[in-house]
Amino acid sequence: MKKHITIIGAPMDLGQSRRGVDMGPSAIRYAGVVERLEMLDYEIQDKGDIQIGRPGKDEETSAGSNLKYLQAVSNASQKLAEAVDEVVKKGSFPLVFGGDHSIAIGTLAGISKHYQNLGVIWYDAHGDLNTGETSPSGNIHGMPLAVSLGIGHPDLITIAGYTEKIKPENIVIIGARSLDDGEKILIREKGIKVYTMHEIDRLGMTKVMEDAIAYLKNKTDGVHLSLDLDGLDPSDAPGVGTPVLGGISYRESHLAMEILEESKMITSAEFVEVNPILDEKNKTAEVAVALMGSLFGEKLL
Ligand code: Z70
Ligand code: MN
Ligand code: MN
Ligand code: MN
Repeated sequence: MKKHITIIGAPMDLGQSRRGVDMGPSAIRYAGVVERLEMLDYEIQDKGDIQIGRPGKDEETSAGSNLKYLQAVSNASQKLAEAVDEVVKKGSFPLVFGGDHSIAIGTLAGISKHYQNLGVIWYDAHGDLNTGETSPSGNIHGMPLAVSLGIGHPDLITIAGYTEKIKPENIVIIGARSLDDGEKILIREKGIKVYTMHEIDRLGMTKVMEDAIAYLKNKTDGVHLSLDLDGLDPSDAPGVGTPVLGGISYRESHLAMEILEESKMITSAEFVEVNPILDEKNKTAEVAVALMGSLFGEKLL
């Protein structure tokens, strides 16, 4: 039987301050994702995009909080959680396209209730472990991993009606090279496993991925890949809102996806932060699609 993938677009750009990332799902589709995955003998259903409400000019900040566009992000997260939940219930593989990384709040809320111990691989230059108190920006895309631990604004941590979406010991962050002070404290306090660029350089991507898989293997019953394109080096993925030098290469990223594919552990995925306005001829969307090819088993020979 052909394996089944369901695509959902989440054209969200309110979790950060660079407009244009709402066009990410279109750019990824334009780069040929459906045709690419169909060649791998998957049956693909593209459910289109969830609707993101446009906030009024006065809605950037809400009373008693420094979180930007809290209401709009929280409404969209609830919608995305419901859409993803349906996909998992059907037994299909949820593949979500951002949009900025705030969408992971909804994705994880929809997925995690189907697992006792969902693992998460957070492939990102950033930790996305801020709260309203520690965030330097108020941008919610810097908070989704903390929110998924149950740490953050009440409107966000209660999406889909339950609080702890992931346990700290089931998280692996890969590619970190820009962490705020509050995020570093949370990482130490919770004992979160982080492979920074130092470990990737020192050990090599093969060892990092093998260790990450071994770390998650016996304690999780599913693993979600949350891939922020800014985890890659900006020379390979220029179309992102917050590029950080010294990132993971295109080649290392392919290798990482191939090793994940061999592990057969990944049960859902999202690709976020593709911003075609900041891109060079849709390069970053094409990189995202190429990585999805490897994640789903594309081989040269
Ligand atoms: C910073 C903040 C960030 C991107 C997450 C940056 C967050 N730590 N940037 N993903 N692209 O504002 O919280
Ligand atoms: Mn991120
Ligand atoms: Mn990032
Ligand atoms: Mn970004």
